[in-house]
Amino acid sequence: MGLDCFSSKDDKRAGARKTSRDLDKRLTTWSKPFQRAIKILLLGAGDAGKTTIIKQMKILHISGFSDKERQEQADVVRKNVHEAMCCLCKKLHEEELEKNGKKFQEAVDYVIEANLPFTEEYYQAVALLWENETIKDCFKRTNEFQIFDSAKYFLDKFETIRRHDYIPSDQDILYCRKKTTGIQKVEFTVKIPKKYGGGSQDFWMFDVGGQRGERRKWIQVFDGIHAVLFLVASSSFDQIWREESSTNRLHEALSLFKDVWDSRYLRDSGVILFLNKQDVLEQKLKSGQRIEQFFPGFIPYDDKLESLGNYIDRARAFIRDLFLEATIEKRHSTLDRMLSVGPSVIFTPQNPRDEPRECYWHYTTAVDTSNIKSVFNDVHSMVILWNLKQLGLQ
Ligand SMILES: Nc1nc2c(ncn2[C@@H]2O[C@H](COP(=O)(O)OP(=O)(O)OP(=O)(O)O)[C@@H](O)[C@H]2O)c(=O)[nH]1
Ligand SMILES: [Mg+2]
Repeated sequence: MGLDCFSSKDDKRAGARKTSRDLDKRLTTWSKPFQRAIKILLLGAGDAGKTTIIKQMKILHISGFSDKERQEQADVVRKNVHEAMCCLCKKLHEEELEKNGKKFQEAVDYVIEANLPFTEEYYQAVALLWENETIKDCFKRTNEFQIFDSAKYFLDKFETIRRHDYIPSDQDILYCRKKTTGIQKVEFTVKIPKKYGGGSQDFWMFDVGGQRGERRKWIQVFDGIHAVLFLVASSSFDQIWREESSTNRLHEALSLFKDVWDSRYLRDSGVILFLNKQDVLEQKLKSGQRIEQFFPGFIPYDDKLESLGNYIDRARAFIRDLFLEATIEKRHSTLDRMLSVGPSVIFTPQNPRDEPRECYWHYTTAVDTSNIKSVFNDVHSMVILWNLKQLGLQ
């Protein structure tokens, strides 16, 4: 017999009421965080795909792009075409240009010197060059020099883009490239899955510039962030930064990630790693590029995997593990040092009572709307679960 038999009926009722009140209280606290907006911060080096994620949120959860936005993007797309063609022309300038004849040389010079707004002569020069075998061959060697990932996508669409009534499609907007300066915020609302109580959830998503000069601005948005989505251009393993020609881009992304992971300002935020540009990575590896040429550590890693999956799967996993290993190591954060207002912050030891944090990850292709839709659903569920965990309900 339990101890209950000694308590009066009233006691039992009072007990039941208390339990019910406690439960209500917990449920109210539980739902409170959901009444506030969930703040997500996109971080990562330049060109990793942060703004592309923001564009996907506009497509998936806001009303897409307005006519005005599409008009503005048309100019960005044309600048992208120009940048791509200039890049190829400059590469050819370094090589034997003469053998292609005078007309070709004139077109190259014309393109290199052109500026917006582009003239009909300019478009003719680009068309002539893009059909030329020397330019096409040069394009096949893009692993030898740097050209942005969407160059081929836009050059192939050049005849449409050159028309004065051209309006960029959603896909064109996702593929176009403009470096972010400053901090941008988008707000949107997403339905909460029924299993988590239904209703709707507001999100604030912040986008920052990933170029070196932009990073000192990041701290302005660190406060109250629920989750950091850290984007990595996985395909950048064979690229170097133009600003500092000796830095491998993936190495730089890794060191930036370590700083973000170790940052005391973000210790309470969840971190989700987006191993982005999986499509470009796959293309590169299929065309014969080898990761061990740039990351010799892949050879012993690959030996351990003993030919599990194919080469592409193993290269993907290797890049993922480079980042996940960094989450195990505890170090002083140089980002804290860089961002610190006073020296006290630098030497504050990490709290030894800190619970070990886990880093979640996804392989992503940010230009693929269906991929980002499903990944974002996972992120949403994860943030809900984190909230429940923090409240002791999971
Ligand atoms: N093919 C492919 N292209 C991608 C992917 N993600 C981004 N891109 C392209 O990469 C370029 C850079 O993407 P952004 O989203 O502007 O990069 P960012 O991180 O915002 O760069 P910053 O603003 O300089 O920090 C754009 O041309 C995108 O279309 C991807 O997964 N696959
Ligand atoms: Mg950006």
